[in-house]
Amino acid sequence: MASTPGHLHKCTDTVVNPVKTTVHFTVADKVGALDECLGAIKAMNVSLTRIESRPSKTPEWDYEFFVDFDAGSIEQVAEVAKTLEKLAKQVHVVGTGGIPAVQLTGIGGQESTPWFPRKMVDLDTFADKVLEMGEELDADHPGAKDAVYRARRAEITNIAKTYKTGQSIPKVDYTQVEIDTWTTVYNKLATMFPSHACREHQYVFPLLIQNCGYQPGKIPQLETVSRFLKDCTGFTLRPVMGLLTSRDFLNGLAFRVFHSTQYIRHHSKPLYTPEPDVCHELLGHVPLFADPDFADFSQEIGLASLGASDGDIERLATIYWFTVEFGICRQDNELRAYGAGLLSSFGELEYCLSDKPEIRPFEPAKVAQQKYPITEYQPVYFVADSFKDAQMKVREFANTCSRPFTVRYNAYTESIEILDSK
Ligand code: HBI
Ligand code: NLE
Ligand code: FE
Repeated sequence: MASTPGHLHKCTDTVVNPVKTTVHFTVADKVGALDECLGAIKAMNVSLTRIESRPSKTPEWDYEFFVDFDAGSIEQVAEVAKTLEKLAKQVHVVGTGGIPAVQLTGIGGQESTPWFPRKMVDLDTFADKVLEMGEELDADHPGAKDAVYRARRAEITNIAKTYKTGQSIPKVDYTQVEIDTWTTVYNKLATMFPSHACREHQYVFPLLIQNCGYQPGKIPQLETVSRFLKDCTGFTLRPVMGLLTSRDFLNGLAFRVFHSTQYIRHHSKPLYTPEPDVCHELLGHVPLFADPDFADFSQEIGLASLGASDGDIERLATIYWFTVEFGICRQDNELRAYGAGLLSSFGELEYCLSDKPEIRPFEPAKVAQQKYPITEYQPVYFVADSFKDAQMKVREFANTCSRPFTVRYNAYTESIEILDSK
């Protein structure tokens, strides 16, 4: 099972079915070779979902294929691999959904890795896999018992449920109560940004006012903001129903896709919510994703998460937490917030730069081990020297993660290229 953020969430999709799999194999350049392989898979009653080829770099001009299929069980994945081994030159199960990597060792002759998206459209498969709020979060949530609020959220999340890659994000007609909540959050934060937000956030914010109509009296639409980000750094927003698993969420960043909620926090507690909401995404995250160095940094974490082990996902999620969500940096000898969770919470933004919390230097190997609460202010923050420096350090850390291949993002084809060996 994929790991969940923190330790307080539980995943609702306990039955992981079907077993989404990618297999990579090489066939000789002779008539019918591929047909034979695909025929054998089909004969096992396995449904193929995609097939892709690329020329092989071997001197024999072999053909390499990536075939995705939905298997009924792990045994069936093994069966397919075994059958292919008889017909193809080299077989490698690249990834298998929902199966702990240990169980896969040996299939296809090599250790396998969890399934991961290789094309942007693959992100469509994450849409209905949202986490339920953990009990602690539920009890703490001001909207948990408000039936009107819950019904409204269901209405808004329906957009994310049916959204597909490439579509424009449908507009939400926000109610007056929702707009009032935005106004409160916006006005309060605007007074603090000049003294508490990092330089990059302060540079981008006026651009969002000019280009996306950021203002106290109106909640910007995700589509408008997504187009703006695309122009700045290639990042785009994709609507999401709620919390994704850490794996799915981080995988999106590899494609410069940020999963963004579209609903707003409960009106009774505007200055701090433990959950992401449209205020958090638009006021906290969006300004930073418009910064080229920060965009690179975020994608770096995403790329490291593709096919990573459950343990590595947890470490990367923790690094994400203490940087993108709750990071602090030093600029002109002053501490400033760059983490979105700080920049969207009036309460925590003030607290994080006070003398109450503990401040430590940013070192990924140490950060990755740090436990953290998700429903209250953080007791510890880590200070980065710059995004570039943080990116270099995260890249070094990512190299210590165990993965039998290297990945590269091809922005022209919006897909991940797998480089066979490290
Ligand atoms: N899902 N939609 C969404 N938004 C987040 O910010 C988010 C998530 N899942 C996990 C997560 N954040 C983090 O806690 C890290 O585990 C990546
Ligand atoms: N605590 C933040 C806020 O109130 O805006 C949201 C954090 C989401 C991880
Ligand atoms: Fe966030």
